[in-house]
Amino acid sequence: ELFGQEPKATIFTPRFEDYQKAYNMIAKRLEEHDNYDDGSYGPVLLRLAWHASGTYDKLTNTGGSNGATMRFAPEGDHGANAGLKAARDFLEPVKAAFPWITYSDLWILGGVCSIQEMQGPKIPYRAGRSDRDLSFCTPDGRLPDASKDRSHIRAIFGRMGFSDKEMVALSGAHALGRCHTDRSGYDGPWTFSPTTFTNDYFKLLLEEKWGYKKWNGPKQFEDVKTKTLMMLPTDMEIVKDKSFRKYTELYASDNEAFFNDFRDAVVTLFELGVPFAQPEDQRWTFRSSFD
Ligand code: ZEM
Repeated sequence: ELFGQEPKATIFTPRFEDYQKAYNMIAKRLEEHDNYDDGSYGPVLLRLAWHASGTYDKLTNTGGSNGATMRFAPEGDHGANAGLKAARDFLEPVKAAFPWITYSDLWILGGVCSIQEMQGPKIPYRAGRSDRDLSFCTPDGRLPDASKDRSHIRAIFGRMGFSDKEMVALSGAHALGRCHTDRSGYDGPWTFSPTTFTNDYFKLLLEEKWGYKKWNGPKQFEDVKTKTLMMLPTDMEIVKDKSFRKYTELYASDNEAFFNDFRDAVVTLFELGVPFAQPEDQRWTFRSSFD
């Protein structure tokens, strides 16, 4: 019997090493499931983390990675999110093994793990997102439309609070992955190494000659020389627009500047609208599988 004392509740408070275990399981699954797309689920996992975060609106403080509302039909069915079920399903066994992690924290951990495992920069992480119900789903149209121009890019990313420089840095994620005709309607990869994080996207944008792809699909660009790479209309804007272009040139010539600025911008992106208890100066950095 305990007198004058409350019985101790046994609430499990996950710590850094618990999240590192979840990270390790994602990394292991990435390695094991190498028969997907160009050999990795990494790009689509990063796209999931980005689309969870990129709905943020700073004026109303709605959207963002807190909530994982893409689990629900209205948001999961938005055209921009086509194909992301593959990423959500990939993470289900991780949720089952570590039931204490929220979907919102897990999806962002998936993005962080993917970037690091694909040899990108270390991405500092904070936990503390909570899952919310479908009443928190964001309206359709908050994510960028690839057929549009620079004013659209600035409107969408400006709504999240980003500068021109950050917009260009974030665009460098298109070094990874590809477009799928059954998802966005567009087709092909941006680089020759779509499962390795590099600044090749910027180099190719500046160094290759790009022409319209002749096909029945949506307007997109292909490299004239090999006709194997692609650029979206929005990708071309970051070389055509003068303010964007100076950062494209910077990142094409300075990989370290790109890695640092991408890291800072993606940490901001992944944290938009999240009321963390964990302080900014106490973010965690996970060990990669190859460290
Ligand atoms: Zn993307 N992106 N994106 N992007 N994206 C696609 C694929 C990927 C835009 C866009 O419309 C598209 C950012 C910004 C912007 C990734 C990461 C990030 C696809 C192809 C399209 C159409 C989808 C498909 O068919 O599967 C536009 C218009 C953007 C801004 C103007 C930012 C920011 C990103 C992360 C920081 C990634 C990793 C992919 C590859 C996904 C995959 O499945 O391979």
